[in-house]
Amino acid sequence: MSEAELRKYEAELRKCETQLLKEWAEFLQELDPDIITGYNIVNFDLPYLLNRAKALKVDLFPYLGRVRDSRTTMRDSTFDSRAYGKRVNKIISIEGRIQFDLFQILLRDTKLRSYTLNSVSYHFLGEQKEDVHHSIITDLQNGNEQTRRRLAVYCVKDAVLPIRLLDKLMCLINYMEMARVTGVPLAYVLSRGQQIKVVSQLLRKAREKDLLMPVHKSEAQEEYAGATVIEPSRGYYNIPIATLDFSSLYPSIMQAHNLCYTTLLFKSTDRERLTPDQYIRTPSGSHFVKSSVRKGLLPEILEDLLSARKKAKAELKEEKDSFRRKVLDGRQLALKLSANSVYGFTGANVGKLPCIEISQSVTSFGRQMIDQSKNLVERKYCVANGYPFDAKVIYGDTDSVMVRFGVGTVAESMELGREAAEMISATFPHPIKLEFEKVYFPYLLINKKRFDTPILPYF
Ligand code: TTP
Ligand code: MN
Ligand code: MN
Repeated sequence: MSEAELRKYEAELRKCETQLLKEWAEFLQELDPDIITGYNIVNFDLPYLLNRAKALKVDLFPYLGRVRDSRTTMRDSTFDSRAYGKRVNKIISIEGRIQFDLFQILLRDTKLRSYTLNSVSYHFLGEQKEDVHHSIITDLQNGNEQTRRRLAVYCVKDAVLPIRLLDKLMCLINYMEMARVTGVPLAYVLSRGQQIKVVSQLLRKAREKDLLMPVHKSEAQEEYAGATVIEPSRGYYNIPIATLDFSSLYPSIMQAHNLCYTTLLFKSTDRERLTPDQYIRTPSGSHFVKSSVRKGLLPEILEDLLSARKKAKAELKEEKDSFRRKVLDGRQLALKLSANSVYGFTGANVGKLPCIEISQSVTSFGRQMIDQSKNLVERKYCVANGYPFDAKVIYGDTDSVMVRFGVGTVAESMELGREAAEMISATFPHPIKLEFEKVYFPYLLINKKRFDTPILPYF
């Protein structure tokens, strides 16, 4: 190609590209989608398109949203959260449409070795991308109808795979549920942390009660005692070991004792106006009014989150398909995390509304409960009470106890585990519930098991 021919060819190409961008933007407006999805669209495809449109001066391109005359803009942001780490993201304004980027969803919700579209498609769908290396794309485009067809199939497949994945992983359903329960926009569930969800729920409940949420300047806060870990009796147990674990421990403590900003008695003079049966003193020495005087906002918020979790768990129980079971389990775990974050929110060092009296009271109740559970099991199931053995709690962490009852079969251990859980639950106020979890047989106890995420604050 001569110099002149090359220039003419390039000009032609630019014209095509300009046309393509213009028509794509028009197509988008005509289709008017609520949700835009794809794989890494927020940090790659959309910025690429916006930058090309700018370079080619396609002035009508960056109007992708639903607000007329509002230009789509782009900027960098760093997102930092304890649970998800630090990330630099593009923020692109497309009003009225949600950018639901499957790549971001997978980064957030899964732990995979590779996050290429090819690899995640294979992992979840057993399907792969059309194999076209980027170095041959120009040749395929410049070739003939057949090579261009191959290119087109490659593009379509790239667009279809994310949609199939979204569907299979039930992302839309699960994210919408979280948005609905917590009252944040759908996009926040993807792009923001746990705090905003708690704030949103607090504001929602506060408004119903004609209350306002104070502005809090964040400042370093004092530390407080966390959970109990019972020293493990290390060893190899060739005998059944039953585990009992409190269901939603921290949330259920806050519900049972009506712990909230709105129920805390700050000053000792507050108590003088009340009768002793109208308030409680927590093991860490704070005072809260009972729900008969005023029901707290936090317990109400927790009720909503936990009833959604209960529903997810019930669905999980019915589901036969192993893949869908995993998805439903992820859903109930996300709701569990949100519920526990309400406690984390009150204890967060740099939070929007920390309240150490609440967080301290929660962990102090927790510690007391685990001690009480251990004592109740060991005191009841013993030779002195006519049992052929002395039960022993060989380990416990935060809200669980592992019990060696002394019986030889799994069935007996399960039976006693259930009975003990019921007996202990009955000693605590509603909705606190110790549950029989499972029996290990045999069991090797070497080290303390710790949570993946730091126990405090829980974000
Ligand atoms: P878990 O027993 O794991 O959680 P749970 O009791 O809330 O829910 P489940 O019904 O599934 O048993 O943990 C006990 C408490 O420990 C929990 O209520 C809050 C706290 N916790 C943390 O602070 N950080 C964590 O990473 C986890 C898992 C729990
Ligand atoms: Mn638990
Ligand atoms: Mn536990």
